[in-house]
Amino acid sequence: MTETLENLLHESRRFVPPPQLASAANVTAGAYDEAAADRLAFWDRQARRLDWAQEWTRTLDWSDAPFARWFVGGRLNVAHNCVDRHVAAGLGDRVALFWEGEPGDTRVITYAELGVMVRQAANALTDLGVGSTDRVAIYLPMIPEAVVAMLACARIGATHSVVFGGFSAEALSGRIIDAGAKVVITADGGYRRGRPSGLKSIVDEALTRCPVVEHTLVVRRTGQDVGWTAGRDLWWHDTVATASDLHEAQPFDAEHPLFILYTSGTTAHPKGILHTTGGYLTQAAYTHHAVFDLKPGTDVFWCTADVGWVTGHSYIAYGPLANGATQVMYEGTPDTPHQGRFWELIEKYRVTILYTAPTAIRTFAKWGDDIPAQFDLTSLRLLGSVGEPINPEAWMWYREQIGGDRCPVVDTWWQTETGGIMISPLPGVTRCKPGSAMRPLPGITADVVDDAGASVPAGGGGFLVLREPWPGMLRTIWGDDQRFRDTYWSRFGTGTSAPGSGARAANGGGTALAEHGWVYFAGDGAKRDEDGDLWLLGRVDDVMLVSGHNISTTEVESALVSHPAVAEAAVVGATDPITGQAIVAFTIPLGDVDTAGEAGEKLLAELRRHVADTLGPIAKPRQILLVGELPKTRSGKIMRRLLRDVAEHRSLGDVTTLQDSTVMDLIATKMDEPH
Ligand code: 6R9
Repeated sequence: MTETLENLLHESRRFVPPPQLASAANVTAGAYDEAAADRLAFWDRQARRLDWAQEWTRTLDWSDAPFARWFVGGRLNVAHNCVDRHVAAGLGDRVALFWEGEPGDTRVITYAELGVMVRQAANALTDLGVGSTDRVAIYLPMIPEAVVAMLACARIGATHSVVFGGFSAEALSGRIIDAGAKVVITADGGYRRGRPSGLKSIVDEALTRCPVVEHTLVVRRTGQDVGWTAGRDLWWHDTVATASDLHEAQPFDAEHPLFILYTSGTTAHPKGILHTTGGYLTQAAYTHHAVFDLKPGTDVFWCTADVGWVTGHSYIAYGPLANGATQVMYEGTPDTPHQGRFWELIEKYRVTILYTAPTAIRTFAKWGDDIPAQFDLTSLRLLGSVGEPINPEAWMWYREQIGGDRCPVVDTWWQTETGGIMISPLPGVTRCKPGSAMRPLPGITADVVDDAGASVPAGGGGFLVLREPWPGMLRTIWGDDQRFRDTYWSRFGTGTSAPGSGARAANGGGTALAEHGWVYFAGDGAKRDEDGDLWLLGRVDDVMLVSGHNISTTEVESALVSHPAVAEAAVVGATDPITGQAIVAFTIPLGDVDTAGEAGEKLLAELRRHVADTLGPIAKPRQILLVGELPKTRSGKIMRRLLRDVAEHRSLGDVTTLQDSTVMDLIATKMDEPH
């Protein structure tokens, strides 16, 4: 991936922070220098945002790399930090959650009320025999009990494993078995797209294969009929709501396992990413404070992710609550009952900070500018994006149509594995470029390297790596240390020469850490531009090799999306006898674009020309198909693997993580039409 097209991503637009935001920003430019001067001392100070029952004796122990220990010897309780300490500080009446159900029912929960719910749930779990050496699976819709269940586990030191409520019985049972969960917390069902969908029935099916599960705890949400296994199944309202609300939180070791979260992955056996207590919470809290400039008591923060994904863990449950934020939490889909639902909620709750995904932004753009224009969005002051590369045109649309051309847009790069945001603008400091995540945050060291692991110069492209351990880093893959080494630490650096040998770093976590030689391979392609700013180019598996040139799918997609007739695009490399791989693009036209007959043919020719004009003739797609939808994972990432199958006329691979499986049939039909 060393060779890149010279004229890719020529983006000259710059957006400076609004002066008012800059002058009152939580974090200013000095933070970069401060962290560069002494990175561990910097993280040490950030850890002091939290309440510790016992001080740590050492910030980082890297002597058993790549297995890190942060804040060694420190002890704290996560639930105390996210709830009790705010109440103790006199903020019990502050709203923690403005919850909105999809059908329009609402709940307002203060920090004091959240504290009662968490303590009751902690007591109920303890009564069921759950303790600090156990795992609990959580399979819930987006209701406040999901956050309560997570915090209750954290409070008693039980490790939670949240499984997204859209996953099948098979996916759920696999995760329950891998984690060895003893209790499953679920609901009768939840509302999605205007209908109640069943969850308990899926748990029942999953549990036929999971003999280790002793109990289920079931929240009544929809009131639908459910199957019941006496002795095993318990209603939340009978068990939790009647439990004592007195519960003293015990502190746990900084490295106590907080949660396991399975990456959706494309392989049959998903990876259980393990996060621990002190370092994870430090990074979640610091990044939420720095990147979103949160002013507790004034701001209303809304992260639209599901708690089943890492974004929901770090930026609904842990970061915001540790910072005493007031949040909106929404159960349903953005188009139920109408396509203005998100904007209606922003107007209703006067949301000031919105954090959502490029897939949602491109969908909103496709639905039309007139929809958000019907709502008062003037409360917004900051916008965030996460999950995929954001195309410059989608970034501009977000800024202009949602942010009124006044709100900074922060494009935040990170992963389930990193625990918290790693690369992002600072909203009060950075002169943003549309489509770039810009720089690593203070305290984070990222680099772009070539095949041999050498840093590429400005203007070069390659693999994104992280050169220093960070507090929120995954500690291992649950039950599989070797896979942890192989997947993340064996591609470059020290791990390359001695994979799995248990080689000890010479340096025991002192200051000259760069010499330790362990390099984390993120699996993403990236480019460093002339100013040193970073552009994320998607998963390296998705990079195409066309006539000897490496071309990233992201760049061709961005070129297509920059055409006024295009709402969204997904690009893949299909085997080609002449060029090795050839570019095939699947493109969703904007709603009002005429694609019938000759007009459609003209548009296709124009789009091919447009890509060639933007990126150079080498990037011209061999074929462009106009489609109605694209295959996406349940967290909204485009599944290029399936499109490659279609483009190469293969039968489809595993489609179980697909959001809507009918989409692929429609696309496959298109592919077989004469063109
Ligand atoms: C937080 C989250 C991680 C992968 C990651 C990358 C992609 C996430 C991105 C981005 C470009 C961004 N990704 N944020 N790519 N720009 N701002 O999404 O975690 O579900 O584990 O996915 O998502 O490819 O490697 P996760």
